[in-house]
Amino acid sequence: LDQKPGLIWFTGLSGSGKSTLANAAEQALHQRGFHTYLLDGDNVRTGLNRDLNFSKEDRIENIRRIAEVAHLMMDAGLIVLSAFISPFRSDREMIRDLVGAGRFLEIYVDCPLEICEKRDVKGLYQKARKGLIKDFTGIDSPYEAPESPFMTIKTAEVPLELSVQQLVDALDKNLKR
Ligand code: GGZ
Repeated sequence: LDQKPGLIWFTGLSGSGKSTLANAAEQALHQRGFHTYLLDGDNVRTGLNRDLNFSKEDRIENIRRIAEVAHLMMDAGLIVLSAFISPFRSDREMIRDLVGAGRFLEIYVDCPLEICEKRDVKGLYQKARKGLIKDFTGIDSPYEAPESPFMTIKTAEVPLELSVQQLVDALDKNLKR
């Protein structure tokens, strides 16, 4: 399959469903014959970026390095998916400028804070509320939602399978030569 490189950038709160969506989208793209790679906290924050924490400066550096790595992978012809909170609009604009506006496919994983907090899969929101973790996104650190994303996915309202199907259908045209 003759593919065009692209960067599918999922952004949203902790617990909004970025990783789940990115993993499902990667599987679906793979089934259609695309060559992909998924960058997420599990393979980046534990390795390349293990020297970084969650201060504003470190989040900016986290995203900058991820964007550069994604750019290299695009040079190799890959479709890259990434799942990071990436809370700052200016950083996401930097990525768009780096890889090219037409190659940057920003996906807003939109889920109300109340619901992310209720899910609290890792118990981090509870810790943040108790003050045991500081600079937690949505609690005492900001999240700036995208203004004109390629797509918005409301994970509290739409079933995963349906969202993935809609996303991959919309991506298909952008990713084929
Ligand atoms: C936000 C934090 C924090 C703080 C640890 N704020 O739900 P998770 O656990 O698995 O995903 C969150 C992840 C966020 O890392 P990112 O690299 O995506 O963040 S950023 O793009 O802002 O650099 C959460 C966990 O790390 N985590 N402390 N203070 N999330």
